[in-house]
Amino acid sequence: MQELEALKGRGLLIHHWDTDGICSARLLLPCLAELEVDTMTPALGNYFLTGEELEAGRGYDFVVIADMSLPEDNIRHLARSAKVLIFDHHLGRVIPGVFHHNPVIRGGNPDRHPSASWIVNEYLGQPVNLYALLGAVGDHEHRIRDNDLVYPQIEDFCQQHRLTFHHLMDMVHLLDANYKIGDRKAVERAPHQLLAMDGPRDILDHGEWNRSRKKLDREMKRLLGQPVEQVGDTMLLKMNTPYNLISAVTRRLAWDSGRDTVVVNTGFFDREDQIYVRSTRGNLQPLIQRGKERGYRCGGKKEVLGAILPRAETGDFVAEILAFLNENHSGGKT
Ligand SMILES: [Mn+2]
Repeated sequence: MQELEALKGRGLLIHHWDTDGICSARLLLPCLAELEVDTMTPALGNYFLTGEELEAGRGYDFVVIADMSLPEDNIRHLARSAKVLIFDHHLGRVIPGVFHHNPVIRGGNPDRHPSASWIVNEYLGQPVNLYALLGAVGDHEHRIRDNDLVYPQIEDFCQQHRLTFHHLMDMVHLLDANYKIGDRKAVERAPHQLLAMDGPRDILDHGEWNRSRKKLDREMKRLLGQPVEQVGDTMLLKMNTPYNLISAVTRRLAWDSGRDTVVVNTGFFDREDQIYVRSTRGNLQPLIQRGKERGYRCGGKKEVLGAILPRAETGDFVAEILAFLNENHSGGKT
């Protein structure tokens, strides 16, 4: 807590656009209430800051980053003119010279630290609350039920507040609807709206979020109705959608099939494709490293990889990904 308390002046809070990022920002904002703080999320789909965004980041005394593993050169750039604090649970390296609070990187059990919101809430020394928990449910969905370290606390909370797990999932889908529909401003409003809200009902009944969600449900149905290829042990789907649904589609395919899954979306950027990989058993760290070596914007966790790459190189990298996944599953490497 002392690192936040020591902050002075004007600050910028940068957060991921998903439920975990929004809830992490919601938890951090009250601690910065005495200070002048702007909030922002990077251009949706970008796991880095553009030149313009870096420029906009100047002139602040401090920058707090929540639930995002931004490239090290971005961080170093920000740290030249501001104090930088990172709260995160993504894989990567400890970034020297800044306050980098990420127990997962330091060898902590990822099950103990299921989301950035959870990490932030523990750092603040607060009891489990709706926002700590929504971030964890957002990042893991129903899989969080297999987490013996965290799920009992979620169950307790639900019981006390007369909520079901289904209610929590509904809230996650409503918060995530903002980025999936591509409305960056709505994402940036969300942490402030949550601050002004009075509890779960206000989230569940939010008009704009519900309208976006309905549109997205229809598009998800269309995308999941498409034929999926199977290459060795791996599922492969190529799709074309302007919405930010690649991680949701990948999850559904991977979890329904129980297999490693690769999804390519050609509809989000003009000249680049999105690739998303979800592995059931393997460790994707070598592939994330490989993507970075190839010069792509690439990141992830143990079980997921997201990459943005020039369209002309998609076929090549997908082939490499499929070879890696299938080799790992045939017992070659572990
Ligand atoms: Mn997260």
